[in-house]
Amino acid sequence: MFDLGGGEHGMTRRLILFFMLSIFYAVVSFAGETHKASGVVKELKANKVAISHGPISTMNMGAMTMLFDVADPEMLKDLKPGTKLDFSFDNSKDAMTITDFELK
Ligand SMILES: [Cu+2]
Repeated sequence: MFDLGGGEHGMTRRLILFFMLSIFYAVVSFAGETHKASGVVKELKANKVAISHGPISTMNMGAMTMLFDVADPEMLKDLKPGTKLDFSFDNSKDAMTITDFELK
């Protein structure tokens, strides 16, 4: 069944390779990356914070206001609208999660 030779099985081989590459890229993208940004807190929500951030070159993202999750709800205690911060976030899930920050 998994004859990886040429001929009529060439298509099967390509499909298997494509399938394995797809899994590889899915795993790599799930592992995610950490990005750094600077911004100003706009609004606090349950376990989330809206931040007006500057450009994030590592994500090809311009300045905008967006919602971030926080890795630990305790982090929100140090934040309030108007707080300026440098922060790191992880985009490994469907949400971007702040893992660390420093007040400015
Ligand atoms: Cu953004």
